Amino acid sequence: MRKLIKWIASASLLLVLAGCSSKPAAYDSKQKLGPQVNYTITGIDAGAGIMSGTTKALSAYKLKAGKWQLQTSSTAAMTSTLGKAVEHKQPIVVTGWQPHWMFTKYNLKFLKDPKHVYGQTESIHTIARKGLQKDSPSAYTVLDRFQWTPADMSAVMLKVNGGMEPKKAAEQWLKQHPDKLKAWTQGVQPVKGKSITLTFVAWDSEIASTNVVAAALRSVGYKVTTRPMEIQPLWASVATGAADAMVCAWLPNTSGKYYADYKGQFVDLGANLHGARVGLAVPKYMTKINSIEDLLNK
Ligand code: PBE
Repeated sequence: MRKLIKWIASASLLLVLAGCSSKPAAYDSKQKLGPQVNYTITGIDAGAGIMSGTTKALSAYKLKAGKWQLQTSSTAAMTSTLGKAVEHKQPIVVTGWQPHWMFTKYNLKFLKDPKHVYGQTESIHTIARKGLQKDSPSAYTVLDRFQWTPADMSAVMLKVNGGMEPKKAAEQWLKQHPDKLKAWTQGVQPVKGKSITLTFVAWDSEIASTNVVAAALRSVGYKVTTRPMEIQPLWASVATGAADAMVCAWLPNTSGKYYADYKGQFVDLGANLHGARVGLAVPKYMTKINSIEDLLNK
């Protein structure tokens, strides 16, 4: 009898353990995708332009009628879910953007967007408050000159993703690229501890750019404060003059709504980066899925 009880106890323990470790199946190209991912696109924070873009895509591609939904989370939660899926070759559809280390670290592909819901490539603009040129001409000049490439931005993002503090990653990157720092700061009149406030949304790409431009401003003598916030307050902060500038405007599409809402209340210093992109992305092992249309049909 004792033996039997023991046997039952260990057998049920095994069952429990098996239940805990049961993980979703790997991607199966012979089955339709929808049921494999519970008809879910894994998204980020609600305010992001890529989220409203994806809501439009759900309608434009009739995905909504086909039971598909967009799950709101955060960049950190999305990339962690993505990382786990890739590890086990499981199916997943995410809101993706470039530059971002997710494309460097995982083997991802953008889904084709034949209806151009997400637009083509984008530029990231620097937006300053009105009056900054007059009040802080040196800062204005550095901000106006600040320009880099997707590869530059990815390099800083990878350092941060590897665990380096963003401020340190930015300083280290600038040390490795003295030509860039020189191009932005050469001949600029130094200042002595004048305050500058930069606001940003804590997306990985914007953490990188904001910290780099802050380090460049510090190098000419500014005392720089960087303040993370949601996207709506971000635009309001520059429009009202509560902040001096931000480098996070993805245009024409992703931040387009805010650009239009606050038009006339800020100064657009033009692009600091060309060749950015947003859309839906999947791991390359999802061989059958190459277009947003495939989500419904394949
Ligand atoms: N992003 C990163 C932002 C802009 C920068 C693509 C997540 C968005 O508004 O969607």
